[in-house]
Amino acid sequence: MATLIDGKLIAAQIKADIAQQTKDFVGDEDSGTGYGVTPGLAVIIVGDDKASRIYVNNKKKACEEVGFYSEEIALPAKTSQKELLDIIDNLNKRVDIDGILVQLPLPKHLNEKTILGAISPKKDVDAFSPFNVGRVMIGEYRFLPCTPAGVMELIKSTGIEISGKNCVVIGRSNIVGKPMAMMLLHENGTVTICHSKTQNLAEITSKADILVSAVGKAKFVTADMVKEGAVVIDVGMNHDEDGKLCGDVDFAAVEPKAGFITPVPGGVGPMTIAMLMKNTLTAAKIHAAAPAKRNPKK
Ligand code: BQF
Repeated sequence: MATLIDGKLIAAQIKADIAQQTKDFVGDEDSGTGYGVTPGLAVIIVGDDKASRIYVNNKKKACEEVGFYSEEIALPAKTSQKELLDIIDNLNKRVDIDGILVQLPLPKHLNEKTILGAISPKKDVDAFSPFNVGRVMIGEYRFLPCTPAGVMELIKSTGIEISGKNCVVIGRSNIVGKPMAMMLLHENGTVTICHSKTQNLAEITSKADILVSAVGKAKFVTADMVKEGAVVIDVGMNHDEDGKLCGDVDFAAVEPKAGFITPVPGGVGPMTIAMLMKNTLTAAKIHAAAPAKRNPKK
């Protein structure tokens, strides 16, 4: 029997802490404490992807919970690259906006690399722009990408030491797998990245003390792939035969064998949102300490 890692609860605790920090940051005009400015997050959504709509709503709701200003910029699917770049440019310059995120995936005619690269690194709360991606690689970052940062918090919540452990990440995306591996490495894990071309996958994963799956296939991780007592973190967001939300891990089969396991929903997902709130507050603090000039000289 594994211990369930309650991502929803841990995320709620983190958000409560951020709400308190935000109160202190904003302060009180009468007693002259704080900066008197509210952290602001801009969320850009292009088109009408159903999952994206849910994710954007989750982000707006979390902003409300912690006391941030949030602004949704909903654009039609046919929005041109130039239009989107102009909107980002404008948000980069606004002093009331601390964080900017572009909800992925984007419609195919838009160049994701160009668009993510246009977000000011100081406001890049997803940490997807090249500057912040590079920062993570050298371990000198302001923002960590939200999903792997949330996974690190969940691993830490178990009390299991990462240093020296066999850590296996399944999946090599720029958003989850690659930064995840880097962050485990910074904590002195012995890290293996597996992917669709990996041979003898089960042989590798069954040596993992910490197993993180970010594949995108329901029931991909089966009991034979898991080491007895392992920490199993499920990043997957899939739907089963009945259309129900599920992760990559065959939960019923793996749970009896694992030491710790995250559920889906209620595992990594809520942590992703909590880490976005953390990054946005960090951005607001940086901007308050070194405010942008309202009329910068050319
Ligand atoms: C939960 C995401 C794939 C591709 C793009 C809570 C979220 C999900 C689940 C959520 C995700 C996944 C987000 C739960 C944001 C996480 O209770 O289990 C929250 O909103 N997420 C995203 O913005 O883009 C994605 C997954």
